[in-house]
Amino acid sequence: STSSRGLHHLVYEIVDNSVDEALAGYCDHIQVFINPDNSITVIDNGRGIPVGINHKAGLPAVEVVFTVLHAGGKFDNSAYKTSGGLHGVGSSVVNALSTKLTVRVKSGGFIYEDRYERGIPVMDLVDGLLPVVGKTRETGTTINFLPDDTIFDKTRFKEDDVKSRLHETAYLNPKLTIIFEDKRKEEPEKVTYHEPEGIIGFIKDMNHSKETVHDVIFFSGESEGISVEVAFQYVNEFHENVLGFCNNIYNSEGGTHLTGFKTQFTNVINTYAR
Ligand code: TSJ
Repeated sequence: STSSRGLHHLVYEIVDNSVDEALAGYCDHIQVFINPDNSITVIDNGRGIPVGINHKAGLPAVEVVFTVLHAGGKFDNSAYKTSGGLHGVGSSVVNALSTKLTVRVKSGGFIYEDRYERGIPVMDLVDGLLPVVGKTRETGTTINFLPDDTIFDKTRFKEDDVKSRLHETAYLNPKLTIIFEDKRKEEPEKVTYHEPEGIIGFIKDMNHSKETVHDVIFFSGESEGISVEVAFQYVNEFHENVLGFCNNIYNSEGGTHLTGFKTQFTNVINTYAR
C-alpha cells in the first residue's frame, strides 16, 4: 500500500531480516534510527548479508537480495528456515520504493558498501565484487533507506507506530535487544527494548492497569519441530483481548492456532475444573 501503513511496512520488512538473523542464533542486537531526513537506518550485529558471488546471477549475493524479487526467500534458502510470511524477500521491494538505499556489510575483516537509487545499483563493482570501504573486526549489516515521496502519500514516520512494533518484536524474541532512536527531534529520543520475560512480560504490561484475577499462566511445548508458547491472564472485565502470532507474524483474524488453543483449553477446563 502507498498509505502510511505501507510506508511503515518498509521498516518492518527490513527489521524482520535482522530478527531472522537473531532467530538463526547469530544476532542479539538491533538498532533502528529515524534520521533527520526521515530516512531509516537499521543496524544489526549478525553475520552480515553474504557478499560472495552468487553463481546463478553472477552478482554479489547481497546485490541479488536487493535487486531480484523474492530472492533469499525461505523457499529457496535453508538459512531462512525459521522465518515466516514475507521475511527475507521484502528487501528488493523496499529498495525499489526508496529514492536511495545504502547497505554496509561487515564480515571477514572488511566493510563492504553498495548503493541503489529507486532500486538500481549505482556503485561500480570491483572485479565483480562489492567495493571495500574499510576494515573491522566486527560483523553485521547496516541498511539506510529513504522512502520515495513520489510513491508514498506521506513519508513521515510515526515514532509511536515504529516503537510499538519494535516493542512487540522484543516481547516475542526475549534474547534480543532492540534500540530505537528518533534523531529528528532537537533532543533525540532513545528507547531500549529488551524483554527477557518474553510473552509473560507482554501480558503483564498489557494488563498493568487492570484488575487481574490471577498471576500470568504460561506454558510451552514442542512437537515435530514446532514450538508453541502460550501466556494468559484473566482480568476483571467483560472484554477479551487475544493475540496470535506465528513465526513473529501477528494474525489479526486469529486463525487455527488460536482456535486450536481455545478448543483444547475448553477441554482441559471441562475435564479438570469441575
Ligand atoms: F534483507 C535486508 F537486506 F534487508 C537485510 C538483511 C536488512 C538488514 C538490516 C539485515 C539483514 C541481515 C541479513 N542481517 N543478517 C543477515 N544475514 C544473512 O543474510 C545471512 C548471513 C550468513 C548466512 C550464511 O549461511 O553464512 C546466511 C544468511 C541468510
